[in-house]
Amino acid sequence: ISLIRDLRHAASNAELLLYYQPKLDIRAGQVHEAEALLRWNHPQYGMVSPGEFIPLAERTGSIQILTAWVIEEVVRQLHEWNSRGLHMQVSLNISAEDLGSLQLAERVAALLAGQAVAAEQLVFEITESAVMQDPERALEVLHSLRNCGIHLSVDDFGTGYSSLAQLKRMPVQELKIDQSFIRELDEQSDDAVIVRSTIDMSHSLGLKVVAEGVEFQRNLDLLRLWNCDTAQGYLISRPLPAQAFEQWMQQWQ
Ligand code: G
Ligand code: G
Ligand code: MN
Ligand code: NA
Repeated sequence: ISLIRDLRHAASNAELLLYYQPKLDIRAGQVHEAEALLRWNHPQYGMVSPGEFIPLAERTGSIQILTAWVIEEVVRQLHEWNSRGLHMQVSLNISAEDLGSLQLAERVAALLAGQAVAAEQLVFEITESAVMQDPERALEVLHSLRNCGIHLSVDDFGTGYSSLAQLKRMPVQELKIDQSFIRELDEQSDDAVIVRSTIDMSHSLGLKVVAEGVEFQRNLDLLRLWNCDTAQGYLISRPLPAQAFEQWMQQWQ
């Protein structure tokens, strides 16, 4: 269908944009991090959700084009924010297909060389399922990204293909607990047991923990009690276009 063809040209036609969702440092009450989320403003269909076009791009071989655009745009945005004194760490989502080739790390290293953006300002979010498609190659790519100084994060932890053996082999600094465990969190639930033990396990492994999908104050209070590091969700803010995100940051501080 035409959507597949349109997708290939979305980047060069300037139809892509990034939204930024703040990640709250729970202890400090401050925001120094955000997740970049892709949006496609299609000339006929309007805003197409990434839930629709990302799987399409993954199946039809155009995800690498989108990922390359996202990385370049995030680095450009970080540069702009740095120059105005807004120092953020921004995470972005990487697909299984991106982990198939060492070109990813080479391209990132070339992009960062000679830029006033530190590799440490970039975080790549990777699902365990993405790594499982070809674990040896994926781990090689993750290690080369780590060697560039980029931070790595495990996305959607606890869903899909999760294995603690796999987690132990991944050179990651952060773990994101999937929203499905956070949404109906209360002290008595099974989710509470899962979330608390995931937080403790992560800390024992030296990892920072992010809770995704935080929508209610009582959930944030529990996460604080359980020593979770970071919270992301509609309670703090929905994903926002860059300019709205900057305004939100000014009001928050
Ligand atoms: O932003 P939203 O909640 O609608 O995103 C839906 C899904 O699309 C999420 O699983 C998210 O991880 C994924 N997604 C959003 N932006 C990107 C991106 O730039 N690259 C990849 N691979 N996935 C993305
Ligand atoms: O798969 P990934 O974790 O990258 O997906 C993040 C997605 O979750 C984004 O599309 C974002 O819009 C969505 N999201 C972020 N916060 C919340 C929330 O509090 N509730 C719900 N339902 N979705 C959220
Ligand atoms: Mn993510
Ligand atoms: Na997630």
